[in-house]
Amino acid sequence: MSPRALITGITGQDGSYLADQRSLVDVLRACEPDEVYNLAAMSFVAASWNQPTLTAEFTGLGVTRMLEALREASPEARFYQASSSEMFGRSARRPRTRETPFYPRSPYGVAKAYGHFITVNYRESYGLYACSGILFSHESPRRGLEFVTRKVTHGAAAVKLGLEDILLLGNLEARRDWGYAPEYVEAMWLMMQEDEPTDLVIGTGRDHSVRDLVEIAFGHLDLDPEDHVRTDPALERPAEVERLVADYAKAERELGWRPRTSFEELIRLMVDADLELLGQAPVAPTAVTYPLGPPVAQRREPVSGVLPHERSAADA
Ligand code: GDR
Repeated sequence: MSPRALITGITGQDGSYLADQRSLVDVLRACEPDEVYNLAAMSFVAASWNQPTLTAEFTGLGVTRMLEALREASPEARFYQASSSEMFGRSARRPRTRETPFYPRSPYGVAKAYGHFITVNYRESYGLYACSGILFSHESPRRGLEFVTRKVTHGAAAVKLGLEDILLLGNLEARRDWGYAPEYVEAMWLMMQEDEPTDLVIGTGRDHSVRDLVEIAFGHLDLDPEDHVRTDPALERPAEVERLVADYAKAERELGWRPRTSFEELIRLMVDADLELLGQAPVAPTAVTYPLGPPVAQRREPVSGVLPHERSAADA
């Protein structure tokens, strides 16, 4: 058996020589980017209690690794950090602007707060073009099945098609500011075109409860949620963020950005996409598992990587 080494303190001088982890630098040198969007993270809040150190590594410290590599290999490239409304957590003031103090309520939120501040710090310390987009929840038919919007839209479609009968959920009273993901990535890009790097809050300014989400999704399919939705305390979080709602006024002023798709439109388009996905695809179990609960309503997979609502664009 070959010798094995455990290296801690890898960001220090000696540890870094030992590990010689240069892959990020190599990637940056090879592709010479003009813009770097740092979206990599462990992004499922509920799982962050099960994997707190991994979350700190990937979601928090990973940002420093990226910034360090950038500083060495591509200091002229512009850097975008995907920050999160989860950093606000239990903060008393609402709605949230960049001036609202952070009070994260999960290992994920804590790691994101670290990522945000290290981005600000590298901007101020080294003059990098580094900005932090504080995005509230943004959803679409491409959302993972473990997140509550997609779990509900996929679950409602599965019930409609007779594939499932019951959908299990956690806290129905939690309120979020949910927007449409394609519009949010536009905001990211716009931020990176500004003359000066800045930090901006992106959201819709309107919040809804998980219960509202359920009613819209099931109602769209003429289903009564009372017949199909149950709660399971095992799906509740050890510490919940009860309400998040954005104030995107600064983004509107500086970028001319504003949300265009309403929550109702968003949920309906997601339900329609899931209905089409489940209706057309062959029956096959998926590999997706839920860290905090049983698999719900996910018996079918898309035939290809192209989702039904994207098919016409992909075919064109
Ligand atoms: P969130 O997304 O934590 O807001 O983070 P998620 O969809 O997981 O939870 C939203 C709210 O719904 C409640 N909830 C449930 N959540 C899940 N996943 N499953 C359930 O069955 C369920 N029942 C109720 C949760 O308690 C919570 O209050 C998302 C992610 O995209 C983050 O990466 C991102 O940073 C933030 O949005 C902004």
